[in-house]
Amino acid sequence: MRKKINPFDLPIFVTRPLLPKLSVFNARLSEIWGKQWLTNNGTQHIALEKAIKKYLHVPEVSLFNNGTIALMTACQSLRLSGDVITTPFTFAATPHVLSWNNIQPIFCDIEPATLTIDAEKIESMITPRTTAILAVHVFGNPCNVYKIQEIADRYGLKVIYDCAHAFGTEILSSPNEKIKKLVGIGNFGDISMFSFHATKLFHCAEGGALSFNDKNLKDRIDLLKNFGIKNENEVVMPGINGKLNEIQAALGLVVLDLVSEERNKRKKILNTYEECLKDVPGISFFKLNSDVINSYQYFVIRINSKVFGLSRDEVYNEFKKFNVFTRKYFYPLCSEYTCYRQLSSSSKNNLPIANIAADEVLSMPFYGSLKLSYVEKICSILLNMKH
Ligand code: T4K
Repeated sequence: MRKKINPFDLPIFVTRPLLPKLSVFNARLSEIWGKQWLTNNGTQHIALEKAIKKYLHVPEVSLFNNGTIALMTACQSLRLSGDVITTPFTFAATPHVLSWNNIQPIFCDIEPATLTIDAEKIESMITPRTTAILAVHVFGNPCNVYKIQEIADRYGLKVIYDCAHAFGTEILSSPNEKIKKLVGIGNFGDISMFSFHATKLFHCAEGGALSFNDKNLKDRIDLLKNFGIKNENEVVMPGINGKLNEIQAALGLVVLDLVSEERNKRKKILNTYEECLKDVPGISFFKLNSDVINSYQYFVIRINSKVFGLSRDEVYNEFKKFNVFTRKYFYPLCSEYTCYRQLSSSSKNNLPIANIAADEVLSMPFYGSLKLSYVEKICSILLNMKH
């Protein structure tokens, strides 16, 4: 029989931004006011770039005003053209940056276990027009970076990772090492992009970054994000305005101090969800390999409607009645957008796993200030839907 559960008094969203005490942020703002320096590589920006490099354990970083412009600039900096193989199971920004670079996205299917691009299928999609692979560490699940690099090396392709969900993820530096060494996820491929949007674990309200190993890329990327201006007398390439301003950087610096504690809180929330939902037929969640350090960006469930009795969409709508606002990341698939559905790689036959995932996956409320008792109640609401 259905239990009577009252809706939450206030809406429970999929996430809430991590915010420092206002007094702490104000102290940073006072520094900015004192200097009267608001953007263009100020002291907050320089300090944040250094801090991010350290936190992500990557050799080079360039900050941006958002993740999308960062990804667009990454494509420019590697001079990509023609076709780029990517995933349809991602946020709109991923294929859109290709279009904005006059590149055609070629959609490749995904792995059921991680929802990341299926590295085993990439090779069959390569043509003479292919210049790169743009893969996404979806929900912080790492792609098969070793296999992707092997294919890229064999065909002379560039590799860009969309790490929007993977701030702080660490994985083994190589799959078969005797001594296991963990490295930051931003060390793989040619360039990795991080998003610092308000909905992300670490954020600057809006912001982003590129990380890369090639020190020579740093000058080029920094020129590209500043209109290509080298000095007062020389503009050396057609750049864009991708700069992170001092207020965003200041917010980033104070939020970064809170990230480790936030991840610990999210770990407890994840454990509570997993404990409450572990034996529910038709509900599953993603288990990271024990060698992976989780970013704790999202907690996502998968609903098998035949077994659970309700579809993902029914669950999503039912939750709303209780003031719980889950999100259908990522529905619709990018291959279903009007601007991409005419591509031959967008056909459902080419993307069977992605099409199933888009109908089954639901992002649950997940943020450090979410009380554990609320997590338990959210799970009770879900279980109660079956009756
Ligand atoms: N690649 C991938 C794989 C990405 O996921 C993203 C961004 C990008 C690239 C591009 O990076 P950026 O250019 O954004 O840096 C959100 C974010 O806007 C977007 O950044 C993110 N992915 C995407 C997955 O989620 P929406 O449309 O779901 O956001 P919105 O405004 O509905 O927010 C979701 C919930 O968060 C709200 O219901 C309440 C809460 N919220 C949101 C904001 C903005 C707050 O509590 N406070 C806030 O300030 O896209």
